[in-house]
Amino acid sequence: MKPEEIERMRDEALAAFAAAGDLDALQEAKVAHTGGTSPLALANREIGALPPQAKAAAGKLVGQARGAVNKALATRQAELEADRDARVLVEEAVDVTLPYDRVPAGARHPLTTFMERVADVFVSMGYEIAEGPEVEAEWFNFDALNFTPDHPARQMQDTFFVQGPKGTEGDESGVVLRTHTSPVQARAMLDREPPVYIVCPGRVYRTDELDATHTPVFHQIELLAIDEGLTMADLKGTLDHMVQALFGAEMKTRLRPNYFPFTEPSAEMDMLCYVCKGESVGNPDRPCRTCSSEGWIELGGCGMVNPRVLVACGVDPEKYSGFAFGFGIERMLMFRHNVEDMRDIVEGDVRFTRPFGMEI
Ligand code: FA5
Repeated sequence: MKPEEIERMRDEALAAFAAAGDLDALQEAKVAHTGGTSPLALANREIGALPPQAKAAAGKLVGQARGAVNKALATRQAELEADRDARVLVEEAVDVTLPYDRVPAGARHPLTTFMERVADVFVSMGYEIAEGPEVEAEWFNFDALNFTPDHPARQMQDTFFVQGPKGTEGDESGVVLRTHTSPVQARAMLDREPPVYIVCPGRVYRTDELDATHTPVFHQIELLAIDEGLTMADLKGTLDHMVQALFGAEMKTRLRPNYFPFTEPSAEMDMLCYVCKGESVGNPDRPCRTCSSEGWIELGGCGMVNPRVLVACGVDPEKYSGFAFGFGIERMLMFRHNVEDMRDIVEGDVRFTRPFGMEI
């Protein structure tokens, strides 16, 4: 093993490292000059075969050469990494003086955020959010809810039929765009064992013309509680809690007799006018636009779940009772924010939604 050969190997390695212009090239040079089949590694392996008296000198020679090669490699590696870091800093620099993208950030529609806020009131009381399809079997939308085929109440909710109506094509049950969120009551009772506590926000459809107080596509929130021993008092307490959570601690509700096929007894629920708190009633000096000086605002329908509905949905009416209510979100949003025309809510003009801010 000649010293000049070892020195040549060392010098070739040092020259290759110096010539490597980037980290990839250096990696290649590293493999060629320090890897298992590099000349110096092979020379190192040959030392074992040398006669004992030559081993020490050869070992020192090769060891020094390899030490110098490794040191040069580390130095070049550090240089090239520093070059790369400096280049990346320049290439990836952000020009903070450039004008920003002026497309305004979007916001969620007040209907969505308000619906979630109402649902949250019930979630915090332990209710579960339930959902059902918007294209619904006529059976769930009407029959399960005690609307008999010729029941006049079917006309109460003018229906978009997707298939049917029932019987016209020999169908067992037609298919409708759900006219209310109440079919989710039936689905929830069939899906779950009592006790059932669900809240269902969702979109519903009726053949109403779009005008200042109606839209053919609107939203409702439905509530259903089924348990042992529930009474109208529980319903009233739940309604009061809801309006207090949404409109303030001094709010309350009142019930007026009404009729729905799926609740018995049924009631129309009103809440105290949150603007005048009833003080405008009989007080011409203080008229209230929000409630037309009636003191109360109509919210929606409610009642104790009709035992016929419990039976249709597999719940034992001897053991369980329940209450339900449902109301329109658009109308509630109108009262809450003094919106005079429902068309403003549904038309999607950002000049309407922008003042509601970026609430998410
Ligand atoms: C129902 O839809 C019942 N399912 C409510 C119910 C649930 C009663 C559970 C008992 C127990 P009603 O048809 O009254 O009831 O509609 C409820 C609310 O939907 C109304 O008070 C109103 O706020 C809203 N609403 C009805 N039609 C429209 C419409 N075309 N545009 C906007 N909101 C509407």
